[in-house]
Amino acid sequence: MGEKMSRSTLDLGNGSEVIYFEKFLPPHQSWDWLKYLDEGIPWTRPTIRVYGRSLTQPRDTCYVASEGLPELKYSGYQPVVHLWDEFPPLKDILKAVHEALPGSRFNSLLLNRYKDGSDYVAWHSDDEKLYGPTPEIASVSFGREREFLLKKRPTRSSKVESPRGRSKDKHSFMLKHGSLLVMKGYTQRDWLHSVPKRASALGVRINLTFRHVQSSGC
Ligand SMILES: O=C(O)CCC(=O)C(=O)O
Repeated sequence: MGEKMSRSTLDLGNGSEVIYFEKFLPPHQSWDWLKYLDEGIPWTRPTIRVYGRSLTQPRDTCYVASEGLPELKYSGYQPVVHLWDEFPPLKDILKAVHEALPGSRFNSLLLNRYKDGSDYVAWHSDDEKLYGPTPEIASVSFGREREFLLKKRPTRSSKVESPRGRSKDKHSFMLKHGSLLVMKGYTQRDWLHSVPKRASALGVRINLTFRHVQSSGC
């Protein structure tokens, strides 16, 4: 990873930005990591609450964070916190992410495993207060490529002005094996993202989303 990696930057406007590195990790190394993650992570499929209803989260998950950070809670679920030292390869992947994004400092990681195309993540944004107002989220993908969608968060005026939506308010990335996608600025405030079901997507995909949890008081 000595030479400069090619990246594409998507300016979403109003201080929101997405950067995509299609060839972030070497493929052979990524296959080794996929196997390690699939077999070595203590995956769980928790019950979450969405719009007042309990449902089984449609993907497996695990959470890793540095000691002493405020705890993560989303959709009524508070994941068990695992420590980085339990999973040395995660520290190697984090190091590669930090090298690609100088100046960024991630201290937590939410892992997702999609067993096949029937697993998904619904429209949402990662706007929990513990990430601060402009969270940077670095998302590394392994295995089966899946579509990652972004759409502008609807506002009252956008529904009146353009009821069918505008093409620049929707974007799609095919997240490749070994790729890195970074969401920055106000992306979590102004945009929603999802990985929809895809009946044709056979095989497992694992996604790591690195985040920075602010210490209490910051
Ligand atoms: O799997 C992905 O690419 C997205 C995961 C995601 O949206 C999340 O963890 O918040």
